[in-house]
Amino acid sequence: MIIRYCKGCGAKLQDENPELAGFIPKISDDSKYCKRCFRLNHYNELPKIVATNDSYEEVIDNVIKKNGLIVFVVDIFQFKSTFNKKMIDKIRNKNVILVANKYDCFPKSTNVAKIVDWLSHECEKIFFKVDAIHIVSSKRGYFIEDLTNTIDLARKGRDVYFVGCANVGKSSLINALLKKNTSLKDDVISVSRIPGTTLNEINIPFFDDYKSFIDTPGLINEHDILNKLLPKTYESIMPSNEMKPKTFQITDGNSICLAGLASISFESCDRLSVITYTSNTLYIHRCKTEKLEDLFKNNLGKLLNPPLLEEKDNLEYVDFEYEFKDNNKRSIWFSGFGFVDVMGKCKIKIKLIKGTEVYITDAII
Ligand SMILES: Nc1nc2c(ncn2[C@@H]2O[C@H](COP(=O)(O)OP(=O)(O)O)[C@@H](O)[C@H]2O)c(=O)[nH]1
Ligand SMILES: [Mg+2]
Repeated sequence: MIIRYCKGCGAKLQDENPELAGFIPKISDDSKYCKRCFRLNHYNELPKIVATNDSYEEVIDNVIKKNGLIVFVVDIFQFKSTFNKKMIDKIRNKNVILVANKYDCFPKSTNVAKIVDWLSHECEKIFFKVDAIHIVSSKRGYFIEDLTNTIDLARKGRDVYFVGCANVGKSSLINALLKKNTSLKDDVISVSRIPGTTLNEINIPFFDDYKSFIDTPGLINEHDILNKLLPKTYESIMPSNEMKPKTFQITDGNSICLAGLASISFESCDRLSVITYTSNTLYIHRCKTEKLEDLFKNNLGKLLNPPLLEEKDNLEYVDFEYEFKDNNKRSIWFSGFGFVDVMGKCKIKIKLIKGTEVYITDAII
């Protein structure tokens, strides 16, 4: 019997164990998708989380061995956590195109050239040489033609491998490239907001010289807040359309809560501007710092939601302190759900869920 692979997630099709990847009740010559991908594509049913990072090393080593063109995809909204150091060390000194996806989540007024400059500076800081930088939206199809042209030029007769962290939109990007450049109307590869939807390499013959686009499973970010929450909460924390930034004038002794996922308390400051960039449905609450502890103690899962009441008992919070010594604008990145720009000298205390991460960079916008 010919071994067949699911076109949606790349898993080997099998009709023996419904609990394992690639299950389909009966395999026939025209079986294309496993049951999990079929249900995801037709009923929008979220797949169970099955992926781990156990074999990630193998995935990326295999890509490097093939010596194709590498398209390294990051999520511009989760830039700091998806511009993953481990991944970069693996693909350093290869032919790499850096693609920052999900541009549609940024305010329309954001200047693309400035983001490219910012990204290029972030690459320089860690001596990561890339052949080109592109900003795209796979979901809306923005700037996909430009990327197609760059890939055509840089490929030089080779296959094109899409690598990056889980959930940055690698599969969506290949779907977008296929839709822009062929008569296909529907997604070919399965896409979902559950990390680990793609389980194996997926080879899609695309070029006239019989070379392919190759999708790969993503590296799962262990510090992602999604790992601490239930899948039904993802929707309210992952932005799915243009973010409307919220601006606050802050003085000494004020705090801002990003629902119950994190808070920032400000001290040793005059008036300063703080802008939050998160999913529009995430509740942002401003309060006096002296009330903060009470609020987290008595209102977590209620006013400060998410986390849901059923999630909150599994969460522990930790504090992190930092000082901005000049008036430059900075971005504070919360791994998994957004960033906050701060402009002005101040001391900050960040409360965040234990096991998640926060990063500080020069402001992206
Ligand atoms: N807003 C927005 N969401 C996107 C975009 N591309 C992908 N997504 C969403 O991000 C999630 C992960 O996408 P997927 O392609 O499965 O990521 P992969 O794990 O890297 O293959 C899904 O919920 C997609 O709908 C984009 O350009 N904009
Ligand atoms: Mg995928």
